[in-house]
Amino acid sequence: MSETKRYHVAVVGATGAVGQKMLETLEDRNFPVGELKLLSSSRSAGSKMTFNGKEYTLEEATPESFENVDIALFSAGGSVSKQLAPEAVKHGAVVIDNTSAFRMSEGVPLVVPEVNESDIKQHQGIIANPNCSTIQMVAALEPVRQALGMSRVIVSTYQAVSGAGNEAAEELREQSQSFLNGKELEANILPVKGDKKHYPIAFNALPQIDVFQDNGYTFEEMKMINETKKIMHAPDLSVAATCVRLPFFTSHAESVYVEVEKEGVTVEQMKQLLEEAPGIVLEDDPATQTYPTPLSAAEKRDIFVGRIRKDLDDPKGFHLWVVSDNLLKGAAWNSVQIAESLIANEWL
Ligand code: L14
Repeated sequence: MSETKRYHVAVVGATGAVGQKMLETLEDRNFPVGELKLLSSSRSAGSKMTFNGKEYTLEEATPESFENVDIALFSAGGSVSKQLAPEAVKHGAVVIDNTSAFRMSEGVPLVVPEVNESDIKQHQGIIANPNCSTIQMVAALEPVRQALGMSRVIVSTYQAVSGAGNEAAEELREQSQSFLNGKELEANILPVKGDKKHYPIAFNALPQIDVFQDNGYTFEEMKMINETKKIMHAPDLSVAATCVRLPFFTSHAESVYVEVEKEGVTVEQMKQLLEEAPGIVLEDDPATQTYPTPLSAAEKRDIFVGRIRKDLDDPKGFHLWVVSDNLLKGAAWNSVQIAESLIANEWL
């Protein structure tokens, strides 16, 4: 055991909602961390965090931070990744980037290991971790697509506030208290920090996640659409998305409508495919009111699927409900899984 090779790991954005989960996941997985560097903005530099019982001091992330680093996990926002990921690569690190900065870039694998693990080996230094809502959907749909073919996907999401960071979660907490105390709600962060207008999230539902694009879709919706096609290597798949923020803290839920190509598929066949799918747990039994919820999925690495039904009009149409912890499989766990794959396959 003592001969296990250990790796010099850097976590960029360690204090963030995802960064914290990255550290927890590296611990939980007993990841072979040798040296560990916790990097942050200058604002958080100097503060302390613990990993495996040892205290670490946060350092400001600079190009020089990546000297001798083997694996750099980035989750500090797109602009930090754009600036520093190429620097980390120059210093010889392999970057696993959790932002949208490089996801659609040519030469950057966009990976959900259950779907397209072998894309990792094409990397040129940067591997992108997909958007949280995309990850759980493609992992649930790929086994269906492989077995039955797939022509169309229409998804509506029910997304937790933690996706927008710790500050957004705090805003929900404060607004909820204000609301219950009969006070007026003040919104500063959601739907999008820095955007022109803000709406209360407490006891509300916001049909905007990330900024609007010229076509009337939000960037979150377009990420789901474009990333799904890239990960599945399916440029011709029809995908439409509506992304909605709801007032709960953890896990994204999705109502997914799919049209398969094969005729005569039954709900039982669909259930069996998902039962056997890697990373997926089927929780589906109307007789016992069994289905996943954001609370039941929180703190778990799996993706949970339930409510599988056949469309009542289109014989090739199916509806399903997909739930997963947005900070784990949607972010930290998928990133660590990519790192584990890099090591196991010697693709580093
Ligand atoms: O694209 O606000 O990785 O919930 C994922 C979380 C974008 C924002 C991404 C949110 C982010 C999203």
